Amino acid sequence: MSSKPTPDIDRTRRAQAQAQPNIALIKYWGKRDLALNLPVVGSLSITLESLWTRTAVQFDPALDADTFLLDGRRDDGQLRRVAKCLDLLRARAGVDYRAKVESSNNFPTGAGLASSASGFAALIVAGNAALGLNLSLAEQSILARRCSGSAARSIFGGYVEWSCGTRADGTDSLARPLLDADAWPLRVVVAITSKKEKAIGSTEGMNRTADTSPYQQAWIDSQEADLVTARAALAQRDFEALADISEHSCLKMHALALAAKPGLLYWNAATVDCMHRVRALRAAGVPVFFTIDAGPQLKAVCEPQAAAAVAAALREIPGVLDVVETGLGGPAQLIAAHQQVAA
Ligand code: 2P0
Repeated sequence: MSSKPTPDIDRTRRAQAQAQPNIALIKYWGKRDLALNLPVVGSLSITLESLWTRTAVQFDPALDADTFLLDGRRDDGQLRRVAKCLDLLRARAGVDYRAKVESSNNFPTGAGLASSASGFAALIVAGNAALGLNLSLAEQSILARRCSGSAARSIFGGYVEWSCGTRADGTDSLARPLLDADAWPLRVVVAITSKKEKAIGSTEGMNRTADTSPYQQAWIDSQEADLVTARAALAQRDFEALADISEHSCLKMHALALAAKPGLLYWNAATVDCMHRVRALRAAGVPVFFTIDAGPQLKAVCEPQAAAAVAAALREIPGVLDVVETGLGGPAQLIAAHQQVAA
């Protein structure tokens, strides 16, 4: 009996994928289950276009350990998280091969630009192909969530919602696309105010917040109303409504984290100056609002015609090291082998 020809991707057990970071407009902060990485709240994000992570993975029976290279250098600090993600893929495939993972970002890692979102989304998409798993996008989103919560959202492009879910096993906590990038092509201007890795990662920050912030329950109780408002703003392409609810969610998340013990202060002076500048622009009629994650970078979201003026205004602020402008992008996807990881 002749067996079916094995596709290349199975024979080499190698694949490469690209994913873009996403920026939450309605924020994720807090976990209801640490082991399964289930959130206490739902969240809503936009996937970016021109920032990316490219990740190549090769499973190889000849290897005796997993290895992880980031931007061409061994990164043993992140290896445990990467290996945990590989374990999830191996468990789905029923194999035990170790793997070599090579990843590259075209933006600073670990500084509040969602590198774990794009990184783990790219690894799941590449691993799914390399092991011939044929997982649905929903299953890929669930696996990505277990590696890093926000990675669940970077499986999809455009406007994306990640459901909190209620099931203990997490099978209903996954992302889904709400609206394509082209359906409302807003732009994002990122003001980079530090290129250092942040001192306190999101997981540690969320856990400290849950243990010590007196606002945790109010945060959980008020999230669904914010999601309802944001979904309506998207459906109506109502920029003002999206601006109001997004700034509210951002400031509420930071208020929650600031009230932890010790307080989590992710902003620097330039971040705050950028916030004032964005507010002044908006008061003067420019369609722009800000959002900030667990790091000092400010992301200004604007209508396309305002992007150049917003970028110019942020570039003038002392302490802004760089300004990156991007549109909204598509889903994580496989890329051809000839596109080099370090391209
Ligand atoms: C978000 N952040 O919704 C929020 C807002 C940061 C601030 O998702 O612990 O790196 O790996 O699930 O995904 C960053 O959190 O955290 C994040 P883990 P992750 O974008």
